[in-house]
Amino acid sequence: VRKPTPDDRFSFGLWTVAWSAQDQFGAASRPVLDPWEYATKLAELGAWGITFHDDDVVPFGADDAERERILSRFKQATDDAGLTIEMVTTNTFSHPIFKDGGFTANDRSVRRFGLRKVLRNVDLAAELGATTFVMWGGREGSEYDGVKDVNAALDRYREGIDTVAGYIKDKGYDLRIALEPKPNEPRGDILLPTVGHALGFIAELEHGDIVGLNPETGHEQMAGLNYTHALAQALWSGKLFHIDLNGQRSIKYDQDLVFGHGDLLSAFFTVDLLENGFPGGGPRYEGPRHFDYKPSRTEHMQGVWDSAEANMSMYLMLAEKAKAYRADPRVQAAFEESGVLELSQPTLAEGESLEGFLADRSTFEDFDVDAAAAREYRFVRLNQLAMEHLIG
Ligand code: 3MF
Ligand code: MG
Ligand code: MG
Ligand code: MG
Repeated sequence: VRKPTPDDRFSFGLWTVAWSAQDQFGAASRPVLDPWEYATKLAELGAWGITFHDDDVVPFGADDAERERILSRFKQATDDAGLTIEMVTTNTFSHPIFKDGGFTANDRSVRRFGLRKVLRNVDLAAELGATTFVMWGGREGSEYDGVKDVNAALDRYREGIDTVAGYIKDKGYDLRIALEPKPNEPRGDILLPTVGHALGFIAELEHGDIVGLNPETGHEQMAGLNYTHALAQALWSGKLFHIDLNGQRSIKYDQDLVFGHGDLLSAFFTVDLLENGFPGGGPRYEGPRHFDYKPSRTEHMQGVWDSAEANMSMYLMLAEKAKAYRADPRVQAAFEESGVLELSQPTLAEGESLEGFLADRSTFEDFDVDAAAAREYRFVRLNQLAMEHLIG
């Protein structure tokens, strides 16, 4: 597989490669380098972009002078490496002050502190030229149903997001918010657990026009859902602002594997959608190919770089296969035979009145139901063609 280039627009969260692998059951298994060292190395590997939480670069609680010093050093390193800071996000989950949430904590003073932390980071994102501001509310939720007034929590969540979005508009920043759904972990249940829930929430916002989604592969799969379908509906809604690609195998703890190292077939169709679009045309995703994974705890520094490269290689290999799949005349013929392209035809004819439709006996009274029920869709054959391209 070829080496990635900046034209591929691969981007990494700083917290991915910089994760020292401390987990619930064990201490860190590798050192943490200075943030700028990761930037330099990612660029060498062929990445185009980098993203980060405030606390990934500047320690929580650092004073203004210290913050300024570290950030300018980091910015210099990304400039020198030719990396784009395409997205910035806020950590409202690590510090114990956020143990009951940032925007939806029962404690109002915590919510006010959380909102200040986020707004400060919005200024930073704009200053660094980021165009997406991701918000993952990892601590917005509960372990016990009786401890959280979900109606009030959603009111506060909306208040918080609308305040941030309104601030972005007032300042004239070229920045859009992307909410990141996740069903659970670290909270027992997290608010806005899936893409669908988040879309419903966005529809209730005052400033929903600049609020969209950052769906993560593993997060949807932890809920037993189809990631590619989640991306598809977000696209259809005009809300696919950003993506977190990684790997997950089934409904269990958040694995954050390399992209494609989880459900490979699902990853193939994710890349097929991102690279080739819907078979019948429609909205396309134009944003970065952003990875949010964790180098496994078994890996030391070589393994960190191996795994970063593996994400990009997996994507490129799948993109090549997905291109060949779509270009295969057998696949195009199968799209016809299976009705995949027919689905783009409106059910009512153009200009057809409902009156005329109801009077059209051929659609119902005289319709050959048995013949239609006996139709061969040949979906299995079409899927087998995908498998041939994937592993044949
Ligand atoms: C947790 C996540 C988060 C978000 C990040 C971006 C720490 O499972 O996926 O990563 O992606 O906070 O806002
Ligand atoms: Mg995640
Ligand atoms: Mg994850
Ligand atoms: Mg994520």
